[in-house]
Amino acid sequence: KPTFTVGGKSFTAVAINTAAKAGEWIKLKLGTHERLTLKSTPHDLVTEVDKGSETMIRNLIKTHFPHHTILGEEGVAPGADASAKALETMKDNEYLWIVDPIDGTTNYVHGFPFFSVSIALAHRGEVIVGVVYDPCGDELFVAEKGKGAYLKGKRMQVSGEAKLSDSLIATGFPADSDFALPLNLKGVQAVAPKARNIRVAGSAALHMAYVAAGRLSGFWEIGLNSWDIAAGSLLVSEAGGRVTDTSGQPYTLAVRHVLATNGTVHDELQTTLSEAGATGA
Ligand code: 2AM
Ligand code: CA
Ligand code: CA
Ligand code: CA
Repeated sequence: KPTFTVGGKSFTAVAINTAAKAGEWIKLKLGTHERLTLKSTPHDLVTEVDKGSETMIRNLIKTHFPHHTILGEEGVAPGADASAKALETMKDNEYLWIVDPIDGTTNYVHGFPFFSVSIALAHRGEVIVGVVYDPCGDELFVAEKGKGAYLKGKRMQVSGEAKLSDSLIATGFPADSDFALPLNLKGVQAVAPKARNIRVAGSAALHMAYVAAGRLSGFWEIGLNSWDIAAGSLLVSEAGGRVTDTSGQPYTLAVRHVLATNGTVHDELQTTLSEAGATGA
């Protein structure tokens, strides 16, 4: 059984305060970033605000839990298997924080107000705390393993939709345009005619928070990393939904092709992706 406190300090309180502080700061910096650097491809961006936010998050976590390990997107070398490689070196650590300092950097750079800070804490590989903060909407989504998922003090519940035809579904167009983009376009082609409609708003973590909040009935994306998914996965499962990979296999930190739904449309969406050859597996 995981512990949620050490020396009286609550993991969840630290995750919430850290996400809120970093989120306030990136919102303050919106429109002022000076250096835009391309990482692996022209679709893969990073600014000094991503790096500053990650530094702030690392420092705050370290202040409270100096012996915990931290995996952050901007702390590892870029590349398709960035998080898998890092996780391999960190898998024996008891407590692992998994951080995306800005999820939705492309939106951030363009001033499109849909981005988030995502912070998860895993205990022996299992996510026990997940926080996603949207500073533009000032919405903080929080989940604790076994204790539910909350937004503004109210327990979240996934949507009740039972069929894709009644469902608003989200996906993402990833930066990797050789492998993931063609697959995702196939998926969209298969899902769009069956679903009520599709949204592609550019922050995987925030899309998963929206599934937890019942605003979307499902989300899938090919080619993500652990820091995009970890916090959102707990939000969705604690709100009564279901999280697997796009082939329907159970969620683990190693999952890169994610499918997160209200549970009731999971199989229909999974089958649709499978039949289209769009699962990435
Ligand atoms: P980011 O903004 O933190 O990079 C949008 O489709 C989603 O894909 C976002 O969650 C975005 O996270 C993520 N993403 C962007 N570039 C990526 C890359 N090179 N590899 C994998 N995921 C990426
Ligand atoms: Ca990125
Ligand atoms: Ca991300
Ligand atoms: Ca990021």
